[in-house]
Amino acid sequence: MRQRRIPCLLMRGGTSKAACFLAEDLPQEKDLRDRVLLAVMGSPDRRQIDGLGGGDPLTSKVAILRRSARADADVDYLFAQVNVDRASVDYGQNCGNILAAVGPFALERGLVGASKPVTEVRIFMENTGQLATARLNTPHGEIDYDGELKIDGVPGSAAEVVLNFSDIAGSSCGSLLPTGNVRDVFNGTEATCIDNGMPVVLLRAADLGRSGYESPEQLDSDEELKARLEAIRLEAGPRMNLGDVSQRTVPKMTLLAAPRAGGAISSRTFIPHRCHATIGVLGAVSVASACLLPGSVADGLASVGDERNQRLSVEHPGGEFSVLLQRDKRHQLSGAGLLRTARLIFAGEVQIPGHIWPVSSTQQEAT
Ligand code: NQM
Repeated sequence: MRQRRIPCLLMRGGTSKAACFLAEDLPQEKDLRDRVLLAVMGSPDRRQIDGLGGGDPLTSKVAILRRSARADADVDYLFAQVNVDRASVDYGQNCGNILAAVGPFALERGLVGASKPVTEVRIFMENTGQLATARLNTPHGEIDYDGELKIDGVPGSAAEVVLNFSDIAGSSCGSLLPTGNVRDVFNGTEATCIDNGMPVVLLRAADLGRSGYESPEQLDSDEELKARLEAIRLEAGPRMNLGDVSQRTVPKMTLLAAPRAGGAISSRTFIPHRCHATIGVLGAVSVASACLLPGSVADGLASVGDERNQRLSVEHPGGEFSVLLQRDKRHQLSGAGLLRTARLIFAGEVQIPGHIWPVSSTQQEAT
């Protein structure tokens, strides 16, 4: 049976990598689309040997894009987390790293036109129903990926992509503090549940008998810790308005410790069952936001000032991630900004086995 070909751009966004598609090139029916995306990545399989995925949640991601019909957006971005070793595709979370690749994709595929020297792309994030803007480097009227910005977790340097969010509180849970409390106790452990762009459960590493400075490899092999984290997560999920989270990729679980490299806080994040090599973008925004909340589990560990607008450096296993947080006159969080880089790695056609999505007569004629 002939394989079906789908136009695809493989892009790095921040510290993650995704197969990026125009919505019109994928099946319109969701179950078929999910089967196609599983085939794109080679899931379920720990090594994803039969697809583009790299055997890691950070490289098993998909972005589905279209020109927006909204007056306040240029592009609609639907993010899909393709499970590595389970046959499921999760749309219940957003991804700020892949968001960095959305503007470049929109330019590459002609969804928006470029201006000189920069282009601003307004993005509607379909997973959470919120807006972001991306400012891109387009000095000659087309995207230029070369630049001087280094981000921890990616070798070398590239052009900056400036991402701004005006209001991302309660993205998936409905409010910034979804349990109604700044601090809760789950499974005997104090926690802060927060959603400023990404639902995260924050815990003090010391409360779990860990330093919070362990390497991702050490944490990934710590079965006792992982079992405790999962017990807390399953209890916290419904309290965060996320329902039964046993099969979901949210909430993320972050262990906190005092900063030790001049930053605001030190973090180790499980997404939710593997330790992140660095930290997710919106995950970092949520962690940084908690540092500004009196009474949270970060209070007493975090090193912060009390200016309304602050740059908070979240330390992680691969270095640090700086988040700019804005607060209004009443010191309520009102916006966030950050810098990422992105790059088009490969442009071509991904091949889908014919038994999954048969080649239509029109496609046969076209080839
Ligand atoms: O938090 C991983 C990543 C992410 C998500 C995850 C992200 C974000 O690093 O916005 O970027 O938390 O599953 O790509």
